[in-house]
Amino acid sequence: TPRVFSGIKPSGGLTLGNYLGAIKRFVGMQGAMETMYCVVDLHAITVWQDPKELSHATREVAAGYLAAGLDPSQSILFNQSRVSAHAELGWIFNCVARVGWMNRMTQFKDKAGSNAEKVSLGLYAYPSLMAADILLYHATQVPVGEDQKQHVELTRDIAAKFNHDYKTDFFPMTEPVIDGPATRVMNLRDGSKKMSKSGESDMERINMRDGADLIAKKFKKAKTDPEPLPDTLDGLKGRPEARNLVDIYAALSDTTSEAVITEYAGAGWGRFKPALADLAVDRLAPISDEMTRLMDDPAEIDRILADGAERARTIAEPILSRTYEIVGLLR
Ligand code: AQP
Repeated sequence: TPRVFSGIKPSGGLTLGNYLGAIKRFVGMQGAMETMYCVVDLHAITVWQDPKELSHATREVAAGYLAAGLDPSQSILFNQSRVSAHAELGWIFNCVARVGWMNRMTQFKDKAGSNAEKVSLGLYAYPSLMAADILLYHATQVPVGEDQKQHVELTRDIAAKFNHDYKTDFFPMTEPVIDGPATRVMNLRDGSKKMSKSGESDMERINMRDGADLIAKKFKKAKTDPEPLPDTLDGLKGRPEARNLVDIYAALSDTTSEAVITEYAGAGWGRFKPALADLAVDRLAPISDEMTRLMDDPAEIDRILADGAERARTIAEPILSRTYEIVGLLR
């Protein structure tokens, strides 16, 4: 059976983008395949994190996984820094990946902006550590949002170059799994930007732990155009904010955007936005309540992560050893 690997950075509270683009889909793959879901804390520190907040956010992402339905008896759930092989394979991949490849990464360009001289070296090397996360387990299926597609493709390039340079077929080719109506949830105030944990204003995102009133307020204030909803999906062309709200509705109700348009054809925002807010509260509130309950017992979360790390290490260890051997490193 193919192995699935994916992760989320504990760089702030989880957003609706993380839920729809990642966690909800992680849950959907559980059971059918061997699934490993990581809290990628080493990725989070590519941008400075307050140490106390980092450990809190790490537990909170784990609580989000558990509350949304990931089950430690069916999926390996762990935090990245507990398995040192990630950093070790990451270094080897730093020596395989080319600077020119990194220069083409759009996420790096977006995050560095005009400040590329001042960002950490880790932020630049991020995709090569991500390749290590995946290939350390020979995972081939990587469920991600649209924004991570380029990094998963780079993982293939790194595997191919390693295989070529060392005349081996040791590392498999990975596939990004990007499906469903909400693989790119956009910012509520600007439909050209994705919804992010660390975006400037809290009003541009829905956090998984926002309360009902705040969710209603954020959707009410979400940017839209004055037109009502069209009667075909084509009518949403050139209306990114409107399209985004329809896609969110579809993903939350497990249907397609076409079906949402059929149901709400001709409706104004005064009708659609409250319906969307009710739906979001209905889906998020039970998860958020469960997260609160889990966060009351951090020792239990730590126990689950430590146990997952133990299981992850048993898969990683022989793959790392073999890699060292292929490269000619004495252990
Ligand atoms: N807006 C989004 N729509 C769909 N999927 C999304 N993901 C993130 N934002 C959206 C998916 O969530 C997974 C984990 O992402 P991450 O936390 O590792 O990194 P990110 O993509 O950089 O997320 P953020 O929220 O934007 O964090 P910050 O602001 O700290 O950089 C990935 O599968 C991602 O595709």
